[in-house]
Amino acid sequence: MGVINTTPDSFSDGGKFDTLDKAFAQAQQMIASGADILDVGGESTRPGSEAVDEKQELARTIPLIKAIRQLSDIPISIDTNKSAVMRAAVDAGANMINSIWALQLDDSLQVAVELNVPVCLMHMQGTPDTMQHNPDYQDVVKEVFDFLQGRIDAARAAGIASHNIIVDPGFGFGKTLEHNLLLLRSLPEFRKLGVQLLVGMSRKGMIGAILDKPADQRLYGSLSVAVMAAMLGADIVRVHDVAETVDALAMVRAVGQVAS
Ligand code: 9MG
Repeated sequence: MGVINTTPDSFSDGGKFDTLDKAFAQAQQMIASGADILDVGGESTRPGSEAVDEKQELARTIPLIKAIRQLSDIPISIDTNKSAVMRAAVDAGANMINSIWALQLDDSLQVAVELNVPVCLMHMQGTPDTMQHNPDYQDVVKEVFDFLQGRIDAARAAGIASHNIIVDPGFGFGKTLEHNLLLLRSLPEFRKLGVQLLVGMSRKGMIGAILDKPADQRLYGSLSVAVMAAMLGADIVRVHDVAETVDALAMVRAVGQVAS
C-alpha cells in the first residue's frame, strides 16, 4: 500500500505532494512501481497534527481520487475519519476506508456498512495531537489485541463481512519505542484475530529513534521492518517507498513459496 499524502504538514515528505499535480505524479510512479493499493489522505495524522475541516479534506482528496481512477483500476483507500469524505471518496472511485479511529467517530461505522467496502480498523491510544505525550499500557499487546477484537465484533455486528475487515496495531499511534518493538515482535499473535493484518511503520519515529536519522533517511530501516512484518504475518504494508518495498517483499514471498 503506497502512501499518498496531500497534506502540507505530512511528517515524512514535508508536504512535497501538496498539489494535485504532484500527488498525481506520485500515484503514477507508485502504480508503475508495483503498488497493490494507494492510500490517499487529506489530513495529517502525525503526532501533534491538527484537524482539518471537511471542505479542505474533500478539496485535497476527491480530485486526486478521480484523476487516479481515470488512469487506473488500482484499489484506492481513503484515509479519513469523516463520513462525508468516505462517501465522496467511494463515489469518486475509492474502494476501501482506512480509519485510524477504527470507525468509532460519529456515524462512520454505519456509513462504512452502507458503502460496503473493505475497512481498516486501527488502534490508537489518545488523539493525534496528544498521543505521544505519555503512552501508557499494562500489557500493550493484550490491550491492542482486545481493542481490535472489540472493533471487529462491532463491525461484524453492524453488518461488515469478515472478509472486508482489516486490522492494524497502529505503530506510532500512542506508543513508545518499546511498545512499537514489542508489537512488531508479537505480530503473529494478531493473526489469531482471523482477519487481514495491515501495518504501517514506514519512515516513522520508531525507525528514527534507533537509527538517529531524519524521516528522509529512513529507507533502509523502513525496508527492514517491512520485511520483518511480512515474515511475521502482515498481509499489507503501508509504505512511502513502493519500488524498494516491492523488491524486498518479492524476496520474502519467494522464500515463503519454496517447497519444504
Ligand atoms: C494514516 N496512517 C498513518 N499511519 C498509519 C498506519 O500505521 N496505519 C494506518 N492504517 N493508517 C495510517
